Amino acid sequence: MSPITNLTGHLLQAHIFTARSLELAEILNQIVVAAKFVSHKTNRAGLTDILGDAGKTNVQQEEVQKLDEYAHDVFVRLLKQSPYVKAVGSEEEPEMIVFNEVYHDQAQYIVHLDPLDGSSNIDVNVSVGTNFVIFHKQSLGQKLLKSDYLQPGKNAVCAGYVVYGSSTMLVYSTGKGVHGFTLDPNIGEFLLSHENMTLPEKSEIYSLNESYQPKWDKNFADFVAKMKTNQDISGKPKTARYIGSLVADFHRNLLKGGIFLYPADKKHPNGKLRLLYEGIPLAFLIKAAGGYASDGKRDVLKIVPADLHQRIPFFVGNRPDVELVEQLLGNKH
Ligand code: AHM
Ligand code: MG
Repeated sequence: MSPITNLTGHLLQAHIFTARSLELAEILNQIVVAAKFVSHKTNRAGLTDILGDAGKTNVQQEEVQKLDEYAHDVFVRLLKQSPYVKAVGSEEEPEMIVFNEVYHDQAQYIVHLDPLDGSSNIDVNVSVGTNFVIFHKQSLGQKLLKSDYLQPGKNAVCAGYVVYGSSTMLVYSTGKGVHGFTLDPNIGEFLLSHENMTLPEKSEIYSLNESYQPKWDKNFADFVAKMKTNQDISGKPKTARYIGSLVADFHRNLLKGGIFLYPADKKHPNGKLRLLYEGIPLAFLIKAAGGYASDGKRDVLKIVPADLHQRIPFFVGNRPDVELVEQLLGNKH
């Protein structure tokens, strides 16, 4: 019989029971439980619609919440149970959520997350996801400082995502490899299914919203045109794939090789995607898988966030493709 590995077991084996790995395993376990709740709920999204929309009550007289609000609630409530988590930053909340219960006095970790990314896809039964990144507190003492929760991605101790698709998968890294676990719905556990995921060398996919072309600058439009031919880009012309859920687009490109692009344009002068809970988790993972993420000028992991909800232009995937974008946007390699 082949070994059965769940996420906690995998993390503890990889880090051989250091104190930090036990703390991290406990935090990840809370994320795993929250992900199971959200997975269950997303699978029933159509049924929930039949029973009532957000803001209404269903036939059992229960409040029906929007799924992204539900996901936020579940993740925050479960992370609050952990004595190791000091604060959570969420796309759904303007400020940091700081835990001040006595049992959080020694808490040393900060979690940033997008509880339900790509939420416009829920109504049409298309994959959505959760992104997360975990930092260790820099300052001593119980107070949470700005410099604790606005850390560059290179300081992260763990990052990952959950994709709620045809199956539910959780992918994580502590910097040592990228590992994927698939939720077995019969036993309700995430089991190791993709160990040491690495980005294929061939990069045959490009993913971006091409309807924004009239708003792009000329260099960027030229680059996209070139991806469709064989000029200046190594390998075959690329094919387009775009879901509109960042996690799902990233997951496919991680398995198949490719580049995801969300540039700045006239509609989104700073880009659309958020640095802390969209850019950084995926930049951390792609680095561990052998790829690269940039805002067009520099490594996303080197950016010191100025704001909790800061947006960035975001390019992620095979390194040669991303470096070419940097060159075209004026940052020479
Ligand atoms: P959201 O956080 O409001 O869901 O927006 C983020 C999503 C990403 O999942 C996706 O990559 C992007 O927005 C798609 O944007 P667009 O519709 O402009 O192509
Ligand atoms: Mg999002």
